Amino acid sequence: MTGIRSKNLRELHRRSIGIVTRVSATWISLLSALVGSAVSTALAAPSASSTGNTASHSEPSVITSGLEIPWSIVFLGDEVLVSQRNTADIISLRPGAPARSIGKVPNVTARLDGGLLGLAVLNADGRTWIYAYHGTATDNRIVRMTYANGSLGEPEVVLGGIPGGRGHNGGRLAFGPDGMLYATTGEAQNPNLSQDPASLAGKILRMTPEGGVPSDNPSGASRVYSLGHRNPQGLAWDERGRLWSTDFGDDAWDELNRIEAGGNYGWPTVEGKGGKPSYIDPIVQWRTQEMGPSGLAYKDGKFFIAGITGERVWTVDVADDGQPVFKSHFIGQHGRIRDVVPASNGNLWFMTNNTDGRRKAPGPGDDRILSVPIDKLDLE
Ligand SMILES: [Ca+2]
Repeated sequence: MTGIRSKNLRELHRRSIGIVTRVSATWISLLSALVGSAVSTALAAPSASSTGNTASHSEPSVITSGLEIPWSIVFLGDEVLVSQRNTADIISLRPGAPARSIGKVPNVTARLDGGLLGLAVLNADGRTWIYAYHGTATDNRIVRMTYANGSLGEPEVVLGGIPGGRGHNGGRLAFGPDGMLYATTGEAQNPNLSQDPASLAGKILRMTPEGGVPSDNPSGASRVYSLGHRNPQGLAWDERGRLWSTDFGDDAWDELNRIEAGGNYGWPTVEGKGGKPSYIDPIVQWRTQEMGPSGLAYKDGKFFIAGITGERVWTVDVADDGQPVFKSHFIGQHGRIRDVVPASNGNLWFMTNNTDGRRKAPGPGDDRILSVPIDKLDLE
């Protein structure tokens, strides 16, 4: 499922043109309504989009369309920022304003699943910082840029030297409830790096906002927080402050893991549940054709997972004292799903990834951010 085909690369290159102008203004009227008080009314009412779709109780609302290989969604007040993997633009969606690029992250090299990947936002010391995880010609790195007056400042490197390559680049960023920056890294198609504690590949990393090693990391002077991952792309914390992550498996099992400091999650010795005492098994595993997990979100006791390969959104209740319960939604209806984020109005936003050449042809309006009331994603 993760084979690299030159056809894909050609498709990626062909598509890496003309991005922002195709971003629909549809979200503007919708989002303006969402940030007001009449949220449920706005969502229940049919809403025309540039693609001719209409929103109804059974169909997600279109927040925006025409994105080019989007990867990560983050909220900054009432502004929404979206990374585009190959163009390296960060797109801003604001109520009452046209969608626009706030700038390109410099020095981005896009290769197969690498490029401009995860974003995170930090407000500190009167400044707004945009963090980005991206590939270069020689590594993957985490940079941060100030964001003021609608434009990005120059990047400063928070952490460089993360092994990268054409595939398995990880790339999710998130600030934890502890104020530390977490990053998922892939093994860059060199599986043995996942078990090497000295390598930054195939890990979940934990660092200070400036990139330093927190004094309470599990292994001394290392940013490695957990190891034995293959290509993790999702991070979320539950209401008890526990960290969870998805891992994109090889050809057998995809995983939802509860991450413990210093834990070893088994790759490449074990894929999925191996039952070996030296490795921590996933809480839930799926056959890879049903899942291919990227973004992970947690809201009101449930996880939501963006299924890339499975072309669906998953709802998961891990049910501490019993069997996890999970259910998928929208199978094949919107194509590949790259990210999921809870919106402030109680909806879940999910973002498609059909312009990346891994699917036969993008649908009308791809790629899109869609919005659905969370109670429509229930487990019953
Ligand atoms: Ca594992």
